[in-house]
Amino acid sequence: MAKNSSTAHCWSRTLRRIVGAAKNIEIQKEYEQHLKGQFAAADEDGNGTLAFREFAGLLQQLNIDLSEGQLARIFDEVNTDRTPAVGGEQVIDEQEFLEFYHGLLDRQELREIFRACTHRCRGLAMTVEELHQFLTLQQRQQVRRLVSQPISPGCI
Ligand SMILES: [Ca+2]
Repeated sequence: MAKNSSTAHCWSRTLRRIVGAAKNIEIQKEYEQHLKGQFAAADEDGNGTLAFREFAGLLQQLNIDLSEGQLARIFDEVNTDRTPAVGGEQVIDEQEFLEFYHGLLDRQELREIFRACTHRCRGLAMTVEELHQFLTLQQRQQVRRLVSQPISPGCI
């Protein structure tokens, strides 16, 4: 039992933080599971690794649209351990994929935007409402930018 209201308040705040941290860990675990699911879905032959074609399919699934040359370069960068699969083909394993995906998101400017837009689970996850707010704000800014551009002759 807390001695006074100040102590009680302190305990309550500390407990809320602990519960909040536990929720964040849970969200991170769920996110990791989601990524692993994406990896498994892209692994068409089910050998636990992604060959170049499977990797290209996965990026397409994630709406990352790249040329063949860009894909080849990224595949090469992601493939850090260079362990060939059976048959000598270079492949990407789950760990390499997770590091690549985290690396995509781990950019200072993105972290700042994400942090600024996430309130409930600051910097870790975005709620549907927060995403809606973000998109609405972004769209307004795009419209403002378009409107502020000089109208070229021939435009209505
Ligand atoms: Ca495979």
